Amino acid sequence: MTCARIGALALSAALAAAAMTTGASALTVTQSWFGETEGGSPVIPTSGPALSAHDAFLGALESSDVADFEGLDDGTQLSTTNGAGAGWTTYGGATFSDNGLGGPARIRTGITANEQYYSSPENFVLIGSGGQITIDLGLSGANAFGLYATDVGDFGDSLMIEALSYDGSLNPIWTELGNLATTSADPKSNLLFAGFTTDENFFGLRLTVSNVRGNDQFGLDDFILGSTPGAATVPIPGAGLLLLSGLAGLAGLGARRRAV
Ligand SMILES: [Ca+2]
Ligand SMILES: [Ca+2]
Repeated sequence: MTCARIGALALSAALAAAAMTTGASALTVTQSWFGETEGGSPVIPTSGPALSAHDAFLGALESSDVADFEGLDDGTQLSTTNGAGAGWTTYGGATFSDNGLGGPARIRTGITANEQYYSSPENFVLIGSGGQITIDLGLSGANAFGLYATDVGDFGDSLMIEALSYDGSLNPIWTELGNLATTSADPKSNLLFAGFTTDENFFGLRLTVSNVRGNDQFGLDDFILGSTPGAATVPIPGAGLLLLSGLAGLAGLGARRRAV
């Protein structure tokens, strides 16, 4: 075993001890914002409850970065792009994946869908009933997330938003930030904004469309990641992820030994 690997082992042990003593657990939503603009509009919002919620959310953040999905071709599957391609600069290493249900989540350009629209010109993400987008932020933790969504609640479907953290034993914990449902009697093409802040950083997100009637699609746009003032930049769960990569390295070492 090389000195570098021994060093990694010692570091991993120290990080594991730190993680276990702090006992990091499920996230707590510290604040949330929600606004729904009736009637929707196939244009960038300039007024209304959704925009007000968006602006209030941004006002609570110390830093933020938005994935507006511009610059991607119409039809691009979200799973083939990354944070940088989506427009995130601070979170350029983020990756997207989806479960393929309801049709793979994909980029649409312009007003190309029935009741789903962009909120920033002119691309958005189209996702169907039962669809689920997972966002892996790697080591780039954040403690704020918000997004615009159109047509949510038409035909009864809702949009659940969950965030990923780790417990002291590095088991993943998914915490529900919110389950977006319309507040309108006529939700067709309405524009919603929802934003959330959490007490600790998260390292992944999951957006899941329910499949109540299995027959509709949502438009999603402007995924905002950020941090509230004073938010920890290097939390224990991040150290846990370092430990995980250390363990992965050890697993690789074992595999090579067996191969010899
Ligand atoms: Ca956009
Ligand atoms: Ca619809």
